[in-house]
Amino acid sequence: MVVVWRNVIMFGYLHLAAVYGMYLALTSAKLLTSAWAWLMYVLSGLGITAGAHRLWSHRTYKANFPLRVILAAFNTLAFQNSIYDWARDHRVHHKYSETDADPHDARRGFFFAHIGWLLCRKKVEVIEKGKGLDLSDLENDPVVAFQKKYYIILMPITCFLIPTIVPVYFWNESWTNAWFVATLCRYTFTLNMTWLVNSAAHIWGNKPYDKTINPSENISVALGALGEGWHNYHHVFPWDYKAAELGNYKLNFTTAFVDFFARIGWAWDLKTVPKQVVMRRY
Ligand code: ST9
Ligand code: ZN
Ligand code: ZN
Repeated sequence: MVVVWRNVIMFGYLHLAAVYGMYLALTSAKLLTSAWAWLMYVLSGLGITAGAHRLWSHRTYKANFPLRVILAAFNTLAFQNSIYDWARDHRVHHKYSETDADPHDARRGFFFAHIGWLLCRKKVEVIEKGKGLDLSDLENDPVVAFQKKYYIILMPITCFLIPTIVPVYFWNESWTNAWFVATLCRYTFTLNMTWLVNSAAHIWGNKPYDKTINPSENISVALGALGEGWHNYHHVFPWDYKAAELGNYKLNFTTAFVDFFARIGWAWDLKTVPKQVVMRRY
């Protein structure tokens, strides 16, 4: 295993900064700054769940150009690498789940599946199997291609610069509070909520749809990950736009978001699984 020390240092700093950000949020930051951080957690989270995950990795629905632009902007705010890279790794994760070709193979334990896989070089199996995937749909989407091409410029502006400047400019927050609360704490929190799907939801929970796999139904993860904790269902039926059997909006905010855009005609072809097909898995 080849450790990437640059990432160890970066994630170490991020987590220390996030703890300091939490302290500042409870002591000196303005309430509006915390509300702003919360809003960005939700928006960037949607850029991952409704965007990189349900739209671009799995094609569970179709979205018009403006919605794809909004989702790509939210996605850039989340800084989890470009949509293209994210969807490529995620498709490998589904196709070769819990094998040597799975980028965050949960058989290697909670820490590896959560963050460890981002701290070392990928196994050759991951890269080899990934090269065998058809990614032409991503290559042909101009929104995905644009974000990938300009990621190195767009990401720092969207994930770090704007979130820090807004509280200082609009409600006279201090630079320290804006940086640690709205930017670093919010970013690190959103990362961890995402990573829990790979770690906790691959270890703990019920498995009503397929007992032979590790992905599980985990309600706590679903709450923090805007509806992405229903992971036993999702690995069995990855084409369902709800990424869950039931459409409970409280435990699946992403579904409410996609449904809203379907209602105004910006999203369509929402794929689901017929009830009888789901029942056959019980
Ligand atoms: C982050 C990502 O946090 C998190 C993803 C989580 C996924 C969760 C999924 C769960 C379901 C959805 C739930 C969502 C819930 C959301 C809730 C929200 C509230 N196939 O990668 P490199 C090739 S990122 C084919 O450098 P190394 C390719 O040619 C955080 N080919 O590998 C590539 O070149 P290029 C911020 C592949 O050198 C070349 O290899 N970002 C594949 O082993 C080198 O690729 C960071 O911290 C493949 N799969 O390095 C950066 N992969 O890219 C972290 C690679 O030019 N990453 N190739 O095409 C890194 O530093 C590195 O990737 C590394 C590995 C050190 C981890
Ligand atoms: Zn999974
Ligand atoms: Zn998936």
